[in-house]
Amino acid sequence: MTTTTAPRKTMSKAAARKAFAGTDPDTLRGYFRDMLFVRRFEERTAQGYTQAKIGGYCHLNLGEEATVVGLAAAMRPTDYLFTNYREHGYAIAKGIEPGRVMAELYGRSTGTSKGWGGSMHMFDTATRLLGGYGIVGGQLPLAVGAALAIDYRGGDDVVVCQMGDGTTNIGAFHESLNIAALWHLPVVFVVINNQTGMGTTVEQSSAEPDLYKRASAYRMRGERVDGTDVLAVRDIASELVEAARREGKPALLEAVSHRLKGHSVVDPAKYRSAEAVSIAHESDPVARLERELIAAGVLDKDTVAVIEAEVREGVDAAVAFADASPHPEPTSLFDYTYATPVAGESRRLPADPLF
Ligand SMILES: Cc1ncc(C[n+]2csc(CCOP(=O)(O)OP(=O)(O)O)c2C)c(N)n1
Repeated sequence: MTTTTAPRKTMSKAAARKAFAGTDPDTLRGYFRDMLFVRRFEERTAQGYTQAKIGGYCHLNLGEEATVVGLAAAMRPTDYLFTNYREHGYAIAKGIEPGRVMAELYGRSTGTSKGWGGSMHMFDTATRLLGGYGIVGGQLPLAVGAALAIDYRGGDDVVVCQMGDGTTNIGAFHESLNIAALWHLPVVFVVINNQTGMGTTVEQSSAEPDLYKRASAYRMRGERVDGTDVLAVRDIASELVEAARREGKPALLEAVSHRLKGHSVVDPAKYRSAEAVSIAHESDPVARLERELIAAGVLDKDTVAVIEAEVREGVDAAVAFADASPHPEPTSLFDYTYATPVAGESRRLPADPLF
């Protein structure tokens, strides 16, 4: 498979049954439900943005739902996850209550970061989602640091570090992979190759557009997977996560998918060709899983309708929770600037005298 390959053809019933034979039907329906939840949640996020309920930068996981759910399925609840700013789906998949994710988007005090982080800065120690980073590549050195801490303490948790394709040309990418390989740290780097950084294609920006091959520069295992196939993502990610856990072998996984919309909610994506848009829509992972599970006899139209209704109810509840939650107090603006606040300092406003 290459980044430009056309989407997978429709499966016959026999092929679909074979493809899903190894996973029990409840688990498969659960994956479908979770992917649909991310889809509907992100659609409501876009709506909330146009209603000015959500402000700031806002990037959606539309088209990447199979990777989000497949990766979560490969991780233990105690494994750590670092992501870039495109993280709402990951926050939900990692187990954060969707209402708290929506509340963070709404900038409310019940949000994951008490309303001060917004779309790009979700953080939750309980589920071990360690952010949500707005600086491209900012999460990589921190993820390596977390993996070093695990190794130093002799633990068996693993760090998964998600990033976009554009991030592979940032200096921190190379520094982080080098140290992780050199020190045998339990970290799996996952590149979501959604074909473009903001608007520039991988081929235009990367001298080696086969991004998984960059692992070889660090003698690290590199794999490419169809990021619109939830089972394929789960299976290869499980293999890499377990190798990191058992043998301290870091790895690089490239998951290829397609952005269904622009880079952020305000990007009309006019730079994309009609062909690229049509490939993206044909590769829609949610529609495809629905089609294939129906062909395999795991889902039928009635069950899909029930799941759809449950998902919409869940998203409605998240929106209602966010809407009813209070805004943070302005006096708490500087409370979380430093890990250990200096007494009285957190109330100081910019330009106030130090003493
Ligand atoms: C260090 C840095 N440079 C530039 C930006 C502006 N910027 C925000 S997103 C982005 C594109 C990143 O693309 P990619 O890594 O592929 O992630 P994706 O948006 O596709 O998830 C850029 C250049 C930034 N946030 N940080």
